[in-house]
Amino acid sequence: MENDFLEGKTQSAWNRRQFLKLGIAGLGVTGAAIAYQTLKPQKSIPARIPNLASIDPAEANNNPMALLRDFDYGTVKSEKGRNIREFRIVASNSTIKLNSAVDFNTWTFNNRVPGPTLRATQGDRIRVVFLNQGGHSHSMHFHGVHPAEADGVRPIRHGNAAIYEFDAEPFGVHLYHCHTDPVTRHIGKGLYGMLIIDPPKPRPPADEMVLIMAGYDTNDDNKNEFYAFNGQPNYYRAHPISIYQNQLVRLYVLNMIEFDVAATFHLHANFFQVYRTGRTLTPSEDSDVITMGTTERHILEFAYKYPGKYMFHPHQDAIAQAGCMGLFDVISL
Ligand SMILES: [Cu+2]
Repeated sequence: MENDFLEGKTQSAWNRRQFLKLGIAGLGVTGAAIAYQTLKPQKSIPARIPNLASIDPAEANNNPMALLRDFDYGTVKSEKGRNIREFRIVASNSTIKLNSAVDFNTWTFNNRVPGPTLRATQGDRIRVVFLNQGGHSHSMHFHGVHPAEADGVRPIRHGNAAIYEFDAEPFGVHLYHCHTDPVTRHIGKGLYGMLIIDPPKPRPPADEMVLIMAGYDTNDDNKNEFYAFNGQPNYYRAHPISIYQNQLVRLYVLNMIEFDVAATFHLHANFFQVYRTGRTLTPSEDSDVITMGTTERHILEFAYKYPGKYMFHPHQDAIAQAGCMGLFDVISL
């Protein structure tokens, strides 16, 4: 029953979606990109993304490399002349390995932390069908513009469902999280995710990825003992993210760290263009570090000039050293 509910959310779907979005069938990306380049002007060149085929679909929910470039576009339906994007979300429980000795019981949307990155285009109608199988009351509260009845602050009890429906506006980088009290605990257990609303005219092709910073309070002292990008502490330090030299990378970055007032995001050996809250089509500034309060989020764009491995992390070393640390591995073409 629950599998039926989640139909279309398998990991094979994420790969297919990602590549369909890029207009490329299959994984020979570099070859396809070069062939395409001779036919089309510069701006139409698809993003070059290193081969992702080695991720086991069965393990994808526990694999931050799979979550990184996974965008859920929902099921598109046409009703009364409108585009409806329907998303199905189930709250349940799981565990995550914070290090070799510590397992942490998580509360999850679609059995993953962070929850799925929901994606729509401004003007679509978003319909989220939410089923709570989590054992506690939960809800889904979205950032963005919507009526009070779609605001998701009413707790939905275990075994019950709710539908949140609203217009996708404004374009930008948004988020959703459980808004059941105590909210800090429900977010800290893993009930959060990103909502991307694309502008009507799409942004230029890029290697797009999602990085969500979060903390784990493992001993209920209202402080975080661990931190992570996309769920697992130090994952991208142990498994650097491959990107191509001179390829535009578009990061959707969100700070979901509770208890700490703010976290910065710092990129080594480079500068990024900042699109605050993803609300503009031209950057407002460039920097190599940006400060983000809780739930603050931005689009950051850059390309690496030189091959090699480069760190990214909050510049509060205590947060970085407790797991919020990653590497880009820039591959020469
Ligand atoms: Cu909750």
